[in-house]
Amino acid sequence: MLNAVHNSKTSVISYRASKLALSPFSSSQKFLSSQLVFPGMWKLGRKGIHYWQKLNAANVPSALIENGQNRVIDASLTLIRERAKLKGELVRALGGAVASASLLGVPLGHNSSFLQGPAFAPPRIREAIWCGSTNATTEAGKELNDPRVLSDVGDVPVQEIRDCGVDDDRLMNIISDSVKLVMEEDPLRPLVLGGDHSISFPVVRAVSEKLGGPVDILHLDAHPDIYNAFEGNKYSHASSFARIMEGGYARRLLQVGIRSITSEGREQGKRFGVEQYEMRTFSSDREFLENLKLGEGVKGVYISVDVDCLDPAFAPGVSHIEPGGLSFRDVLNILQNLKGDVVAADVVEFNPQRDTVDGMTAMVAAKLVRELTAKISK
Ligand SMILES: [Mn+2]
Repeated sequence: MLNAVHNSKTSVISYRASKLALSPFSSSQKFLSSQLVFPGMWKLGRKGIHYWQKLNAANVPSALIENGQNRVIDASLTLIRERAKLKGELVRALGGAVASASLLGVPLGHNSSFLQGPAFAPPRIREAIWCGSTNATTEAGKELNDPRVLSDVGDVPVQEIRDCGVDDDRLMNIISDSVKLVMEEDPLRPLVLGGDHSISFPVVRAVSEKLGGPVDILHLDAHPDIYNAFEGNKYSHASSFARIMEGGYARRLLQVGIRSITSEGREQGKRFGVEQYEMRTFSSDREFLENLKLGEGVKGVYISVDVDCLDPAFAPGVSHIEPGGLSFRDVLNILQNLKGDVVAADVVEFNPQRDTVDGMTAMVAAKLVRELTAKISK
C-alpha cells in the first residue's frame, strides 16, 4: 500500500515534469527574450504560463492531482518548519535573544500587473547582504553575522506549488502558514523578501492572526496598492492593502512616498481610514515622518518597503519607474528614528531583471534588509 502511494506520487510528479519540460526560470527567460523580439508579446506570454498550467491539470485525473498537490504543500511546509526549527535551535544554543530577524523568501512575481522579475529577487538580495564590498555591521553597530541578530529560513517553494496547479487562494494560505511557522520558533521574527507586493497580504494576515490582533503598518511605496481589484485580480500586487484593511489586520496604515495615485486610490484610502503621505507634500511632512511612534495599544509594528518608494535615481531596478521619490537617506531617517516594536517586515518589488549590470538596486534592497534587521532584533 505504501508502495502504491509512493508510485502514484512519483507518477504525478514525473508526468508533470515531462509535460511541462521547462523550469520556471527558463520559461520566464524565454518570455523575456520574446518580449525583446516582439514588443507587446509580454502580455500573451504571461497568459501562456497560466494556460500551460491549466492544460496540464486538465490532463491528469483530478484525484491524482489533488493527492499530489496536498503532498507538495505538505513537503513545502515541512521544509519551512524544519528550517525555522534549525535556526531557532541555533539562536537558543547561542544564548537566545529577545527578538531575532529571520529571512523568509517568497519568490512570487505572477501577481504583478506589468513585469514578473520580482520572483527572482530573494537570492540576489541575499547575495548582496553578504557582499564582500561592505562589512556585516548595520549603521548603528549591530553584527549581522551573529545568528542571534539575523538568520535565514530559505524560500517558500512558490514555483513547485504553482507547478502542480495550486491556485492563489491556497498559495496565499501556504504563505501565511509559512510565516506562522517562523513565528512559532521564538524569538524568530519574519523579515520577508519578495516577491511582488501581493505577498504582503498573506504575510500581514499571518502576523496579525499569530499575535492575536491588528498591527500598525508603515508602508513605504510610490503607490498605495489599495485597488479593490486590479485587472480582475483580487490578489494583484496593486490590491494587497485593500485585502489587509478589509481583514482588519491593521489598526493604522501609514503610506509614505506616494506619487502615483488614482482617484480610486484616494477614495479607497478614505474608505479604510488610511493615512496617505504624498511626495508632493513631503517637505512639510518630513518632521512628522522622521519622528514616528507606532504600535502602542496594538500587537506591534509591521514595516512594508516597496523598493519603488525610492527615487529611481537610487533604485532603478524596479518594475514601475516613478520619478520624484524618496532618497535612500530619507528612508533611513524614517526607519531609524521610528519608535515601536517591529514584529515583522518585508522588502518587495525589487526586480533584478531591471537592475544595473553591477547590481546597484540589489545592494539598496540588501541595505534596507540590514537596517530593518537592526529595527527587529534585540
Ligand atoms: Mn510600488
